[in-house]
Amino acid sequence: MNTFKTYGDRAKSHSNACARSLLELMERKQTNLSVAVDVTKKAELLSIANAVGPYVCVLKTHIDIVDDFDQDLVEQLEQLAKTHDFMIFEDRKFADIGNTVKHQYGNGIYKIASWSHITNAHTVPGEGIIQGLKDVGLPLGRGLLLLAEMSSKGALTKGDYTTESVAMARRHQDFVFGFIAQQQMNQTDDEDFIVMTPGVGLDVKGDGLGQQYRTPHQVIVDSGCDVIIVGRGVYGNPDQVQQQSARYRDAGWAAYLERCQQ
Ligand code: 5IU
Repeated sequence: MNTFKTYGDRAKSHSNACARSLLELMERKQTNLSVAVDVTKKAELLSIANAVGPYVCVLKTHIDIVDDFDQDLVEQLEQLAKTHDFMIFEDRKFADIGNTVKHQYGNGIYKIASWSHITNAHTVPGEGIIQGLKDVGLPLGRGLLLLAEMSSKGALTKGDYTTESVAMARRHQDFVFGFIAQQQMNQTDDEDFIVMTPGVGLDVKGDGLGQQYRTPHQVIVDSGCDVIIVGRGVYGNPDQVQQQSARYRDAGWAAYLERCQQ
């Protein structure tokens, strides 16, 4: 489903504002690469964000691992997002009841909703988690991804869990615009969930801690996903961040063009 449609075509008909912005951006910038920057120092995070910026549609963060986090960090990230034309995705993986996640999303030190265009949530607690996040995020124009499938070995996100997660998304399409998953999740021609897929690498198959890697071709062409999320494959060697960004951007886009022709 939707394999024949370009990102640009999908942007035109998508009902979710955040999805529209992302699809338009991908078409405009010709990239389906998201870089995951899991580093623990503010200066390093900003330097990598600046280096990968021209190549990505989405910059994925884990803001709570930054030792020297401060408000200036998110202000600089927002500035880089404007300069380079990318969206910010705080991979927070909310997992509590609705009332608690509201505060975790909008309050505390990080105030994620104030700067992150996209965030994500586990569906373990049931639908209240979506409603809680939506109360905070929707008025700000934010979008949510549900964790339908994880990339790591032995993940419990499968079978009925995944099916139920998709059903929850279907009931909240004003706010939920897609999934973190390993394959396309649409069940009818009318559905157009965006699937962002971590566990992407061209050189290695895993990391010794359960991560499992597939190639951009496997993810985009064989599994019908939309965005490849690459972390250490891009920033693992500090001298090659730009080269690797270009390499993964090119591989992701070539795979997308191949899929469009099918
Ligand atoms: N991530 C996964 N798998 C998942 C989910 C998130 O790897 O199922 I949900 C995150 C973890 C890390 C990034 O921030 O995506 C992948 O980084 P590497 O490419 O360095 O493995």
